Amino acid sequence: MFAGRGRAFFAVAVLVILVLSACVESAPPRPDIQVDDAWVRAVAGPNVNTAAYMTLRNVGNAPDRLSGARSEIARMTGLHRTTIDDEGLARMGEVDGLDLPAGGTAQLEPGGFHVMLMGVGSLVEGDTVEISLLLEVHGPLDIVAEVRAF
Ligand SMILES: [Cu+2]
Repeated sequence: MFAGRGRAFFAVAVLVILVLSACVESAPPRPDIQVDDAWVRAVAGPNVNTAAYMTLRNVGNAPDRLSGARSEIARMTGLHRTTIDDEGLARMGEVDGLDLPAGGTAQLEPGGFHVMLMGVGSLVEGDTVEISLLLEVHGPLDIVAEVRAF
């Protein structure tokens, strides 16, 4: 009886492995980026700076990298990171990319990574901003961020 159950279990296990390997082979490795909770801080223009924040999730099976962004509302955009220096002062510096490993999550948030939007006009709560995220593997990804007063 034990031997019979063992054989049946073995047969099922082999079947599961075959099905899983077939799935893996049929899906070429590629990143799949999901963007949640994208927002831009409201500002009073003209020609001021603000930033966009969001959560990026790579639900695909290959790594990707955020290397920049574009938006028609901004004269210039950049990928920045705010850090606190030894004296406790907040400093903002340009970063050349943000890695998005397969299965990983990256947070763009106040006090951390952000998409800097430079030279924008007034943005009030309820407005929306179209942003194109430049992903090295996936290519451009267009998103809509909501303006919040915060
Ligand atoms: Cu910045």
